[in-house]
Amino acid sequence: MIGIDEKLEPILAEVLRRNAGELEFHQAVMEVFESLGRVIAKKPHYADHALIERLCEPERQIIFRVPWVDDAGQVQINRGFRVQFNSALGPYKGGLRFHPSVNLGIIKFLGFEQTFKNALTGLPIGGGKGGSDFNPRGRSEGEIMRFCQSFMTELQRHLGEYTDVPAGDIGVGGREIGYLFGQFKRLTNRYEAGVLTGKGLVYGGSRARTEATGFGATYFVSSMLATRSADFEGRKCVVSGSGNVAIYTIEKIRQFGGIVIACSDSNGYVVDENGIDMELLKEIKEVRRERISQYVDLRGKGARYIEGGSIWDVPCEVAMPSATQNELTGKDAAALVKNGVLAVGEGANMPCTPDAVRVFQNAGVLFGPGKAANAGGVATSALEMQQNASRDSWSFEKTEERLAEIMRNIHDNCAETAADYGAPGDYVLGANIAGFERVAAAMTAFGVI
Ligand code: NDP
Ligand code: 2IT
Repeated sequence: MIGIDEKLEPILAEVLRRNAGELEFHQAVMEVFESLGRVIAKKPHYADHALIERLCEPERQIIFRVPWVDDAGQVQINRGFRVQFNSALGPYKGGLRFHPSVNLGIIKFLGFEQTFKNALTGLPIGGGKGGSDFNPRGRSEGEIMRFCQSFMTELQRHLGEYTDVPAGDIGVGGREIGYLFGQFKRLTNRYEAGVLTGKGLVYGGSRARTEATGFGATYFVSSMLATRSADFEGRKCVVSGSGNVAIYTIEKIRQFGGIVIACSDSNGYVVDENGIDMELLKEIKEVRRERISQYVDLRGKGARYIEGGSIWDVPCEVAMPSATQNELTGKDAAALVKNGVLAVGEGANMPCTPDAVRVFQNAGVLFGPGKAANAGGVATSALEMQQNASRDSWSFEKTEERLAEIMRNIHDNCAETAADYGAPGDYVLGANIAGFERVAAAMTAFGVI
């Protein structure tokens, strides 16, 4: 296997065999393994006691039936998942994804990534992820509510503020968290605010959690740019997606003086050379829950919509893929490099294929991997847990200041770790090793568990 230490090869072979067909999970594990050779060369004890094998095996995997009744009175069945990956550093923590593409392999890749990401935040949170193959598109409010209630009816027995704390991800935002929390409270007869994050402000949510992932990713890219004495001012940027992460990435880039000229959904992309109009974008996506194609009709002159195609063909200096896994291929990366991209920050989880990452790194493009760049969302979730535990509520400014500090620390930790291991500027290596070392140290302290 290219790039993987020979001691790790049999471990990887066993992970691939045991998790046959789970391609996204394989991809996430391989990327981390490519970095771990340097750790075990320097600190061989981390290869002892099957520590790496244990790290690749989730502590618990839950799969359950989710029956619900649609508006036509028909019974529908979906599959629910929660993969409780690693609790060495704290309760399992990670989002819930509702999307028709969800399967066990995708939830495992996300749970694996989350374990390292959460470690990088420096906050006491383990890694987990869950969700369902439920497709919210086109479903009524009533259907969404009944689905969430049925999902939580089963999931609640596995949760708790000291056990497992879900939040949102694709297809799960404030509305769904409200229904999930309401059902949890009703079933358990406990107002256990710290059992879910991303809650509404009136019932225990944190200020700045909605904005946190996008804001945090932009802070991360800003720190990367600063290493080359550059910033966002006046730079053309492209942000894929138009959901939670994309919207607040666009907002923060604008605050930093950058100009976001394109965003997308799974049907196509919009180009607006005058800069994406935030108020209009929020109205279409957060209020009307409509398609991005509507942007052009409502915005009028200057904007255009391209059905299908690749948003990465739009020339830009900063690219922030913020939709979904493997949305940016080697070919897309080559187009971005040809058009002079300076920095790429992953707002989504694993949006760049391994080929794409190689293209960026070989071209000397600043590349911030998701587990570092998008950690601001889960970090602010941990701040929400902190506020819930102390029955407190912080101001927006205080919360955002903590977020900014956490993102600076993650950036510096990744950069310093990469340099310590002989690969300055390699944020992928830095993130994987810095995350691994925290989890591995705690697991080692616990003995064989
Ligand atoms: P949302 O559901 O709010 O938005 C998702 C966006 O991505 C939509 O524009 C959606 O378009 C697009 N998208 C989803 N699936 C696909 C697909 N298969 N192909 C093309 N486009 C797709 O989700 P978030 O913004 O919360 O999540 C986006 C990414 O960020 C995910 O990778 C998530 O794991 C990651 N992330 C989220 C965090 C959070 O706090 N929410 C934290 C850290 C990472 P359409 O409407 O057409 O489906
Ligand atoms: O991928 C992620 O980090 C998230 N979806 C956020 C998880 C969380 O618990 O806030």
